[in-house]
Amino acid sequence: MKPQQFVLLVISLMARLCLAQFAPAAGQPGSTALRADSSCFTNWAKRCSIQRGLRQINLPDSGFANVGTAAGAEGPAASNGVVSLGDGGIATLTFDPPITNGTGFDFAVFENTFLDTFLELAFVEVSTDSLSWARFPAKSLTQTNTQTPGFGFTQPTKINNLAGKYRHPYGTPFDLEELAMMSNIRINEIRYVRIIDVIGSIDSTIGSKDSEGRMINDPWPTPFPSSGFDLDAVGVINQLPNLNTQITRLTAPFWFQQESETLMVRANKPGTIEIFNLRGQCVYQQPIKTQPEPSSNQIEPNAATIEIPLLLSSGSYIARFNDYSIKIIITSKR
Ligand SMILES: [Ca+2]
Ligand SMILES: [Ca+2]
Ligand SMILES: [Ca+2]
Repeated sequence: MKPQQFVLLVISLMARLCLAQFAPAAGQPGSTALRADSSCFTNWAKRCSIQRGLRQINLPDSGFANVGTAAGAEGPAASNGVVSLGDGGIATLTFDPPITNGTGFDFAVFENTFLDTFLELAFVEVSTDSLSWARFPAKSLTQTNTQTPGFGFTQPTKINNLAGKYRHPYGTPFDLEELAMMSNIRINEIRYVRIIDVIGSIDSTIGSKDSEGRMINDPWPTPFPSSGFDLDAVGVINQLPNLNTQITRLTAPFWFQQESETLMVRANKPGTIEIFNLRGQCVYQQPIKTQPEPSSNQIEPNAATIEIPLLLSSGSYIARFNDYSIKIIITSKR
């Protein structure tokens, strides 16, 4: 290969690397955008608090963004209006029951832009206790030579793990699995989500960087009342099933899982599980050892699993363990 050909080959390979890109705009093949009316959303943020940012971070006299109130981010997308965060402003949303790491995306953030390429971006962080936070690894491959102006354009294919990637009424989805290695949160118990406006200046003394240290080139400056990220809503896809069930499971010495017809026994002292028929006859006995203490990142206590013995016919029974009794109903054919 001649030197000139080699140089061309290297340039070609570099160009391909530079084109490395992420999911495209809503409606295009491969897009991850989720419509607000999708059945995947099971709940919405119900409480929000706001810490506004300045309209222009390097001009203290510019005042704070002031469009909307925290209530704008509460409830379903396209309800209650929006709230503008300003440069570096923060919205903190509370979830009860908590968001959990289920299959695929677990929640989505909605901004109010109406164009596929007029994007205002924000970092997304999650927390179990509101003290310790983990940030989704944001990536911005937008060029950083020329500042994107206040009403300039950004390609969604250059953006990953930043809220605001998709136009309204589409949400940008996030998968808690990506934070599985973070030890300061429990990805199966996310009670708080925080949205932090990207300060879009490419000046490294005031701008925001992505997870790999690149400046994020985002529309800037935006010295007007609706400055910065305009948060509409945060939709929940995967949440813990039922808080009451959860509390029962945390406090009860044992419970019955109807789907699998198994008894789950949490023994903090040894004992014997006994099953009685409705005539008071004991039809099954099983000794249970003390279960080990749960680890710090575990939501539910450790529990022994007791398969209901096959000799029990379908019908109602009373299960007892250490002076605690529950009624169980066997429905499967034996
Ligand atoms: Ca997930
Ligand atoms: Ca911004
Ligand atoms: Ca709203």
